[in-house]
Amino acid sequence: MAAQSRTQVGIIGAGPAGLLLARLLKVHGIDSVILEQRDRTYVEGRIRAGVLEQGMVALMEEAGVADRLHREGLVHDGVEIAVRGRPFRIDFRGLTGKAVVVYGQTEVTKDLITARLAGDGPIVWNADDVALHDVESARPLLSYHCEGERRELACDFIAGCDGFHGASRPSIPADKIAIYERVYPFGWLGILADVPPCSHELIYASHERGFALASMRSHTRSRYYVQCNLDDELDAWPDARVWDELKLRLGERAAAQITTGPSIEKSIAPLRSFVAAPMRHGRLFLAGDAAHIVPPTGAKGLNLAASDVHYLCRALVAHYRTGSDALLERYSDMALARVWKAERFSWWMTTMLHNLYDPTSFEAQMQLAELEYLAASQAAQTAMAENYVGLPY
Ligand code: RFL
Ligand code: PHB
Repeated sequence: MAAQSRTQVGIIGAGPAGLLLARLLKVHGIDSVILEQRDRTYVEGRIRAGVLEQGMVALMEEAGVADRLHREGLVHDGVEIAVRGRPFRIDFRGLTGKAVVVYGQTEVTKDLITARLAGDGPIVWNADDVALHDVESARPLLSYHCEGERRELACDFIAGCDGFHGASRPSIPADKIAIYERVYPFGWLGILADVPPCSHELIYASHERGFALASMRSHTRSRYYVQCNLDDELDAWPDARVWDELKLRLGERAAAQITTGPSIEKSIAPLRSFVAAPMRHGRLFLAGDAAHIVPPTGAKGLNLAASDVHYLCRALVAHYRTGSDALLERYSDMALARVWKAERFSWWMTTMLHNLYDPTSFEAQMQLAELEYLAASQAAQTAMAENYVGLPY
């Protein structure tokens, strides 16, 4: 016999989506259990996103976990775009009145885990073989293995927050879900190093040798990316080669300011655009990377996970407070309306900035024209800025 327990919302995945949802539900008096396949050290160590929109910051405040974010987060009022070494600035504050906050996803995750474990409810680490049952009924169930035994968790609703490779989305019958996908023919090689950033704002660089991005985690920790081939091995990218490429691609002024040092993390990530619709099947609600992926060029992945969680939490609160399921019925449409706009923006940024085409092709000329238009037009800069700082929820 499997050990049995019960909760209101069963959450699969302790990434930002699952942790933020659990915390916000608790603020509204709703119980949840989080099932996470990895252990705490692994989850807290994953290096990923770094840029938070105002909306995400507001949700962290609502969740009561924004103190450290306000102390340590770096407010950025703009970014630089460098085209073949020549930079221009997009002034977010001047064009939209808004800014973004640079604060690592790793720190967001740690803050949410600390709050959760201070009494909100359990995170079951190392939950293996999580399976979803009876999601089309009023009594869905999660089964899993942990500490050598099979367990069952009965719940009112299931939140599938288990990322792109999780179990939630594949549990939905293929004829009930549509998939939209684009895979890009290159990757991003990322390095993290304990050196001061080369610029006080992020630099997105389009260059004949490929895209590059200068980002940061703090005044003493830098995060850099270079466009690479999908089949490149990490061995082909010793630190010295990464620094050399960054200096070439980011432009002379940034190159002169780069402090090099040993990488403390280095990895290659593929780039993908992906949407699964609808984001609901019966009592299963998908949120975050479980339902959609954006290429990282627009810094939107984590922020989309946050807006999904906002819509889902509000809908669940309405269900428990008023008995109305109207918002649950509209969850997928509301979330997807925002998701598609962020997909468009991320695809546009990616297509505009990467080395994609034969330099003699028409497409390569279109790319240059797009960048020159952006450099010169306040209307184009405003459109970019309002998307980058985040469209309203
Ligand atoms: P996550 O973070 O993948 O968390 C899912 C969790 O579910 C667990 N899990 C399972 N648990 C139980 N059973 C299963 N079968 C399970 N399968 C998986 C996993 O262990 C994990 O703990 O998804 P979530 O919560 O939806 O959050 C999404 C974000 O992590 C993601 O969108 C961002 O990191 C994307 N991203 C960026 N987003 C931004 O908003 N701004 C950025 O600057 C930014 N930069 C990036 C990025 C992603 C990157 N990579 C590596 C993909 C830069 C990079 C390089
Ligand atoms: C990061 O700091 O990891 C980062 C920043 C901006 C992006 C993507 C990643 O667009």
